[in-house]
Amino acid sequence: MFARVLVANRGEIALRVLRACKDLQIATVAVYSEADRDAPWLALADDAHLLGPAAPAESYLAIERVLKVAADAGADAIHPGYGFLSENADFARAVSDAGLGWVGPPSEAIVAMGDKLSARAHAQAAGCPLVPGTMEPTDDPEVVAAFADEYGFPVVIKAAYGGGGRGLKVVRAPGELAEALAAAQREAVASFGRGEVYVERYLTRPRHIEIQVLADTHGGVVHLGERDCSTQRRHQKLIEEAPAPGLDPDVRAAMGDAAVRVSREVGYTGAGTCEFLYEDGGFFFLEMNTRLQVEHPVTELVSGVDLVHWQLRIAAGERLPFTQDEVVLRGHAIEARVNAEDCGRGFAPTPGRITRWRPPSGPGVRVDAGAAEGWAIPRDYDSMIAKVIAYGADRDEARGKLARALEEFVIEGVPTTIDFHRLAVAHPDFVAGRVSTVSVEREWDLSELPAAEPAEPGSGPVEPTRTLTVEVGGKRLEVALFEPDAAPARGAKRERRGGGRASGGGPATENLVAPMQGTIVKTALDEGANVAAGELVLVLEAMKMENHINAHRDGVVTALHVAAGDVVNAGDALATISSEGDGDGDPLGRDEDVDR
Ligand code: MV4
Repeated sequence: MFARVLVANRGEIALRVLRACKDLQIATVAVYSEADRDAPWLALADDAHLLGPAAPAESYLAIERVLKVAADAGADAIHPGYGFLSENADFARAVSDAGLGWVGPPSEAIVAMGDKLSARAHAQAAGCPLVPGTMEPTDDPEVVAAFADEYGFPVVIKAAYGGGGRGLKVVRAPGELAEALAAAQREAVASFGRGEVYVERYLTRPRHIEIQVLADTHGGVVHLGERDCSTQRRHQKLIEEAPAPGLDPDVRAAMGDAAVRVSREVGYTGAGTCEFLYEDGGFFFLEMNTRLQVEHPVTELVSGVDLVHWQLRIAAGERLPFTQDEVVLRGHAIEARVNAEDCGRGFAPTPGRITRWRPPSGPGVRVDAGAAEGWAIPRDYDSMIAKVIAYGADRDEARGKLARALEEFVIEGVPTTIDFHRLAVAHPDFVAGRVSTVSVEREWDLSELPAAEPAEPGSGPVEPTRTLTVEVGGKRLEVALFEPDAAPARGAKRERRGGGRASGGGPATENLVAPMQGTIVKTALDEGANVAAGELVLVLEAMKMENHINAHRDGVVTALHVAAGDVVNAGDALATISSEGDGDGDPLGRDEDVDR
């Protein structure tokens, strides 16, 4: 086994890997950016090294710097966590070339699964069902039209190198085809520097079900069942669970078999995940994630297998000690991702200082968190700060425990997605296990989720008395300080916004607000126009994706506050939509099918 592992990541996953190393009596080296100087997880590492002088956003991507720290600190292996360098084949190769253990799959397997068309080809070779679609890239509208003729609308155009929904365009009618193809290519080039796109039949209400695989370097490959990750919004997963509610055991076995065959086909080793779409009893391979995933704990809870232990053991050459027949899945686990985001403002990220932190615990509750009271969440990274995972003998018990844990969890200073989760675990669709990938965005009414009050000026963060972190020659040390404290920390006010709620029961505020920071591409309506809820008002480009911003209510556009080219921040008013006539605003249908 390795003697000293460098953890090339941050947040809850850095902590997760540090804990696994401690369990296995492996010494640890953490790395951190300037923005993470006083991050809480660093205290668990034996050593912590600054990844300067790169900007915080790039620090954890600096291959040469990470390798230098590994050499200086005497690490003999690197665990990349998820995100950052975890699926970078060049990094995997460089780690191995430096004579270090790489806690991940071979770089060849990362490359094989690195783009959707290559992944489809390998899945096809493994005899794994694929969504009907082309196997080659195309830039020809005629090819897309011919495909749609054969399979019918809707179809979806996908960027081969895409991810996170970028370069993904659904086409519902022949007239939209050429424009969608061009838009997908533009987005693909802007986001990934590669414009290859291809076309698939579009499944309109699929569930996202993925299979966890573990493969050793001696030919042992098993799967540990599935996770259902359908509860998502804008390609961000919110809730994941294992097993998938109501999945037929024969379908589970067939999906597991398919995932194992695909893994063998690409010479996979370590922990990996095959993603499938599932609709009407059928399943279709989408892609393989060649890393540990955020939602791995639900599989750990139902399988009793510590995935990070096995990543480390497999990387060190150990054999899996069990066969597929010996895998026993038992009970049910559900994970809720806690993000520092304002659910009442389109889930906009809300970095800031955590003034109060009281995580839940008790039987059946696990919390994996990279946050602590008094810590300021930096704005440079992903907004996920914790995961709450509940385990029960069956789904209802797990759901009850998750609901209890979410009630217990107190976080003040920043708004979080806990508000959403409290609504979600009680939603009839979730209770019934009927959630698809479109439920949250298109079917659920989130209008009751409160927007956070802006922080009061002057109620700024207060430092608790604590140890001081210093750097000596780029190495982190802790010095205990005992000094009189400043004023006590004040809990941030988290009241529901009262004003402006219409008596009619529909969305009350007149202002249509920007769900995220971005640039206005175009406006679709003029002042004075009548609009129906769900109708396109404008297009906002953010992070290289074009987002259709639709009317949040019926009414008249009494003011348009932006024009094409304007840059807006999350929460900015884009348009004012007032109800027609006086006063008694109509009760209106948020549930009506919105245009997307
Ligand atoms: C699809 C699909 C429906 N039909 N492909 C979105 C991102 C990318 N990983 C694959 N995605 C989808 N591909 C076909 N042929 C629906 C989605 C999709 C989705 C998939 C998994 C999880 C969440 C999703 C949200 C929206 C769309």
